[in-house]
Amino acid sequence: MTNETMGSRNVQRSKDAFVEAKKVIPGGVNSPVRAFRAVDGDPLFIERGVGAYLYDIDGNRYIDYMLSWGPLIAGHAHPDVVQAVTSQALYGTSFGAPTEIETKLANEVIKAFPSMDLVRMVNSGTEATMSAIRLARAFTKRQRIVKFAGCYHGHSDGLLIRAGSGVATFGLPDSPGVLPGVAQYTLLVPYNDIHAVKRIFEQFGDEIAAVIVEPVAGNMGMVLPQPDFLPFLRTITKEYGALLIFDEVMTGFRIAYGGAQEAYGIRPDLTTLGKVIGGGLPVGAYGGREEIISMVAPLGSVYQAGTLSGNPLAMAAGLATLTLLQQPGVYDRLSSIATRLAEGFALAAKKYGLDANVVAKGAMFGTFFAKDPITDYTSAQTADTALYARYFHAMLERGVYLAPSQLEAGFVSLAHTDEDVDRTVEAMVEAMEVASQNR
Ligand code: KE4
Repeated sequence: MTNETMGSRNVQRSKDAFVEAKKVIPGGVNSPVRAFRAVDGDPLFIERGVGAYLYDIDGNRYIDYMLSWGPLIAGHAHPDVVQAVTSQALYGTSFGAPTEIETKLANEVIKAFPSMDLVRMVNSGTEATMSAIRLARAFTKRQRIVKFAGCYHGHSDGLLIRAGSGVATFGLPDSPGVLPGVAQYTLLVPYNDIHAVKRIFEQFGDEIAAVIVEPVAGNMGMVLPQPDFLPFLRTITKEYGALLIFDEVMTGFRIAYGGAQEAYGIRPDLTTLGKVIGGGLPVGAYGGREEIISMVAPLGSVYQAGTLSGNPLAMAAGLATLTLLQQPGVYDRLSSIATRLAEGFALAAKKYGLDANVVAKGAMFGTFFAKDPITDYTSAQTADTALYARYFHAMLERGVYLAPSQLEAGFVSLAHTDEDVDRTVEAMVEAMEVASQNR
């Protein structure tokens, strides 16, 4: 068998592993974006992660800016996290009964997010947002939800929604299997468009249970809220008696320790979390004002449950991670790394005459091959995805693992060193040269 190589790298074992995986797993992956289809490639199979690095099964090393789509903010296999999980595992993995470690993590979350009086642990961001929406509908006794095009809140039916045709704001199913009857209760508006939000409230205001928003968007690439956007959402939801749900699954403990709500000084009614609070193990969470969250069973009548919710191993990994993030200067460090990467991308693109828009905030960064600033999903879609795909593979060639899609964000960790960033910025210049030549 010839050794399949990508440039100088041997990736044969990953190729072979992908063939085997596709025999038993749909598309060979357990989450679609991992299949590298958005960058027209085959995925690398990872053997291990250490600090800021991933090692694939062919032994190639990569500086990792995916960090499992955000959770590994302390870096891979951080000794404190491994120690916490290992020692917890020796006491058992799950009991289906309350443990004190769940209370410990809940306390840390509530200390970081003062908008949350109580918090319920679940197993994924999807569960968190699905539950928060059910709760919002129960609390307000209303049916409609407002979401923003380009924001992703997990794969529950009412959130897999695309824009209706023309000016129609009624959602349409964004996946087979989602019923039109479900989709119609989700209203879709453009991100950062306060006039569209105003119009939709004028039309449906007393039917709207909640607005759910990524306060900093990270699923259409990284897009910041414009200065008036979040304050406007807070004001108009209060005015109409709707709830404001901040989906901080990605931004929680990443944009700032207290999430985007700390960074922007907005107090939502409900917040959803995930990723970082599990330190790489499955966790989601939702919580908010006591009068709302106290409706959740068994305290109230809104049902939500989960066999492994609050799993002790995941709690241990989350607690160890949050402890590391409480050290002084952590977010200055993370933010400076993210900023250096964004600036490096912009300079490299300029050197080769490529259109670029970049953004960095907290421990997240966004890089678009696009001429105009990206403020919503429509502008995000103007980005040159073919150029990004070439750049992505050229960066892999140079030992840098980025998001396998132009419409995703980049993440940094406590483990990334100045040398890692220097190397990455050098690789950006080389990769841009390669990518710009094949236009
Ligand atoms: P999970 O169900 O994947 O744990 O969380 C869903 C979710 C909810 N809200 C926000 C803001 C999110 O970013 C996510 C999940 N993010 C994606 C990254 N684009 C997860 C990666 C994947 O789907 O494999």
